[in-house]
Amino acid sequence: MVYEGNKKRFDQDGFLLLEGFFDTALMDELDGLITDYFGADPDWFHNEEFLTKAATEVVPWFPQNEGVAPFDEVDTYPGFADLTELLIGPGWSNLYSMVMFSKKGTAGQAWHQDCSPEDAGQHNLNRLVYTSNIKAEIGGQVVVVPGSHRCGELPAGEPHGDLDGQLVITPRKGDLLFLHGHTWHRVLPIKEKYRFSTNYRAAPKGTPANITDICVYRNMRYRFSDNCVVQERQAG
Ligand SMILES: O=C(O)CCC(=O)C(=O)O
Ligand SMILES: [Fe+2]
Repeated sequence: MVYEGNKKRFDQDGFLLLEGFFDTALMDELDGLITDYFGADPDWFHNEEFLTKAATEVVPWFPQNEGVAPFDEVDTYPGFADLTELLIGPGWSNLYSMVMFSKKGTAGQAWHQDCSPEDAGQHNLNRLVYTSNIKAEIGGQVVVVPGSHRCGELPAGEPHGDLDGQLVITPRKGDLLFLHGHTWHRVLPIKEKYRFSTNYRAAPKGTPANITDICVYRNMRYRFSDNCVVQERQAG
């Protein structure tokens, strides 16, 4: 698992999918806690301007901040920390974990970079855990542009418009997806039921803890700490 080859692929592609990384029992336990927490009709957390402009509809939950102990088992799961160190080096910091839930009929998540790409050395690392299968008939597949973490700023344009080279990933239960914070990525709309992922965010040594405060979309840059559009973006 902690192979040089995995590091090479991550550095080249800006993502790394490890299939069946987590055991089924842990996934079932976390999945049950998440569905119990959200129930059928969660309220939106973000303000109206964000929801309309960002074409991103997720309800976040921070289970470790509420002391929900089983979520700590991911942090100590064999290989999880070692792989993190392989990808982003020693002395990395553990930022937080967040479940992102989207209901049927919602937009998913528009193309974005989790943090601004101006400084190649400053970025977060997403460690996405899928506790149940993502299914094409439900929607919510993850789309990435391989290698885009080396291409600077996500091009301005249609929030969900297709991009050259995009690759659709349909993660399954127990999969672990590492995603570089500068990689261009989105989540497809949710056609049925609901979908969620659980993200354990980390960052290389020396990265400010608020690295993901400003997110880059194709039509704006948005700051979450004060719910503010900090830059409007237009194509051409
Ligand atoms: O929910 C997903 O699969 C992707 C989440 C994402 O874009 C993120 O955590 O930054
Ligand atoms: Fe993201």
